[in-house]
Amino acid sequence: MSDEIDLHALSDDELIEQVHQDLYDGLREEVEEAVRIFLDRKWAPYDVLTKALVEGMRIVGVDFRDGILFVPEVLLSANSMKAGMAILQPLLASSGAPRMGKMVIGTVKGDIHDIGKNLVGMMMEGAGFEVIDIGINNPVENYLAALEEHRPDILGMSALLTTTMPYMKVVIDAMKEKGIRHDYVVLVGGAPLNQAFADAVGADGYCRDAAVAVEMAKSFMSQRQGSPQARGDVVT
Ligand code: B1M
Repeated sequence: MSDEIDLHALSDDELIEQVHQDLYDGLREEVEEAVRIFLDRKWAPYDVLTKALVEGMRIVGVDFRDGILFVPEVLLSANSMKAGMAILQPLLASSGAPRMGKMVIGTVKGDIHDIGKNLVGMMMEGAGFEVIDIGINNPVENYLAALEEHRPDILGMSALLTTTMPYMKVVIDAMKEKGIRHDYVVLVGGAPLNQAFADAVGADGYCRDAAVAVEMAKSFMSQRQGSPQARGDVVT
C-alpha cells in the first residue's frame, strides 16, 4: 500500500517505480507528492513528465488493452496523471521563449481522450506558441469557427481511437471546400495514427509525440516566415 510508504525516503529509481504504481492505482495525492519531490530534487519538468507520468500511463494502457484494467480504473489513473501534469504545466509553459506563432488544437468528434492533446498544448506553450485549446469531441464546425475566430498558424488535431481518427479527413476536406486549407499548417497526432494515415487524410505532418509536434511546428513556422505569403508578396 502506497500510504505506508514514505515517498521522500525512496531513491529516484524507486520513486519512478512508485509513481508508475500509484498512477496505476489512481492515487492522485501520491502522484502529486512524487512530482513535487522530483522537482525538489531538481529534476527537469520534462523528465518528470516523460519518465514518471507518460511512462506510467503507457503501462496503464497495456493493461487496459489486455482487459486487466477497466474504464473506471483508467479514469482514476487519468485524473491522477492530470493532477501531476497540472503541477508541471506552469513550469513547462513558461520557458520565456520568444513568441513563435499560434495554434488551435482539439480532439475530434466522438473522442474524449485529452491527456495527449493537453500535453502537446503545454509543450507548445513552453516553446513560445500561443495555444487555443478547443477541448474534446469537436465537430467540424468547432474547428472552422476556431480558425475563423483565432486565425492561428497551425491547426492541431488529436484522436486516440481508430473509430474517430478518420474524422480528421472530414475537417481537412471541409477546409478545402471553404478554400482555406492552405492558410494553415495542419498537424495531427494520437496513438493509433502514423505517417501514412496523415498523408492519406491530407495533413501536413504527423506528430508521434509532443516533442515532435513542437519541432515540426517550429520548422513549419520558419518555412512560413520565408514564404511569399508571410512576406506579403502577391502569390499567383
Ligand atoms: Co481509452 N482507449 N477509451 N480511455 N485510453 C485507448 C486509446 C486504447 C488504445 C486502450 C487500449 O485498448 N489499449 C483504446 C483504443 C483502441 C483503438 O481504437 N484501437 C481505448 C478505448 C477502446 C477506449 C473506450 C472505447 C473504452 C470503452 O469505453 N470501452 C473509451 C472511448 C471514449 C471516447 O473517447 N469516446 C475510452 C475511454 C478512456 C478513458 C475516459 C477511461 C480515458 C481517457 C481520459 C482522458 O483522456 N481524459 C482513457 C485512457 C486514459 C486511455 C489510454 C489508457 C491512455 C491514453 C493517454 O492518455 N495516453 C489509452 C491507451 C494508449 O494510448 N496506449 C486508451 C498518454 C498520452 C500522453 O499519450 O494520448 O498517445 P497520447 O498522446 C501523445 C501522442 O499520441 C501525441 O503526443 C502525445 C504526447 O506525447 N499526440 C499528439 C496526441 N495527440 C496529438 C495531437 C497533436 C500532436 C501530437 O496535434 C498536433
